[in-house]
Amino acid sequence: MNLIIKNIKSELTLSQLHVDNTEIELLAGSSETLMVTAKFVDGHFEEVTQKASYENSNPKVDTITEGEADITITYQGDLGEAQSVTIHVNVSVGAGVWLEAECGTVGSLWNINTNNTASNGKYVTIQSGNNSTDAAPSYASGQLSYTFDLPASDTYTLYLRVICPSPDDDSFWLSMDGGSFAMWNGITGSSSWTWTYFPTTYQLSTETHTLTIDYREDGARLDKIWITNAGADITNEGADARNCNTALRDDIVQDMEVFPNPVKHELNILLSHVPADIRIFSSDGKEVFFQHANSLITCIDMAHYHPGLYFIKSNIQGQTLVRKIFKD
Ligand SMILES: [Ca+2]
Ligand SMILES: [Ca+2]
Repeated sequence: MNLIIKNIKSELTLSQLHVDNTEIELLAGSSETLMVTAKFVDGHFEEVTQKASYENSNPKVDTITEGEADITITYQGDLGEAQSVTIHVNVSVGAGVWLEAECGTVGSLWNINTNNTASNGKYVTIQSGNNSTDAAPSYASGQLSYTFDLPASDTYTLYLRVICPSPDDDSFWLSMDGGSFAMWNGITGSSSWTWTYFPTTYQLSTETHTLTIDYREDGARLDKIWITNAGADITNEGADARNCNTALRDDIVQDMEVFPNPVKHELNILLSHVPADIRIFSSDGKEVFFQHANSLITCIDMAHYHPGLYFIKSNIQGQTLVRKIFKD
């Protein structure tokens, strides 16, 4: 016979409260799903998103329509002191359009590459050896083109989500509505995806517009485009683009099944819609897996994962679902 003696006090006493995102940038009308995890004195974790109390309505933060707000999340174990964590939410309003670079008219000299951290899992880059520093190439194979409509006549700023790794890989040529090409050189250098804006703004009406981007230096990578009359410091992928042909419908209701639970080796994730981003978080909030899923069934080998609690998160067009599984 095994006699298991538990330290009930440490099992019921909260030591720390963790939330998976404490700085949230939102555009009015969009939403963000949070996951709150409690760590107890004995070291075990528990998801308490639904049980915690929120200074705003529980657990949605969509009552903020514009401006900034701090939301305090509080949870108390069965014993001991309550713990709190504060998240900062910044909501900006404005009109604009989000475009995936890879979903426009992409000239044959451009490559569409897959990348886990790119929005929609893909980005474009001109094939190596193509450089045109003195003038825009102005032929279709060297161009990217995007047609879009805007809801209001206003002054708009062009944001690009780019990786420009060096001063020799940091420029494009830009033309709006067939106008002369403007050089955009010296774009913010970075080795990870960064939103950056073109210093010259555009006066744009509600008519249909065409943005043309020509290559200038090879090595510059373009993931996503945002044309906005508001602007914001966006640190994530931004809102969903509407120019990809992947069944972009407002009426999609995502569903996800995860089995077996508990899991020893292979975990099956069954989605009702794709493409979707699948992420696995350990109980301390660390992302331990990412896959851009194009198939309704995804099989993940979890044999080498440490035993414990994991959260499976799927995201399709801004809808997030979370499932809890236990790894034996
Ligand atoms: Ca280069
Ligand atoms: Ca993209």
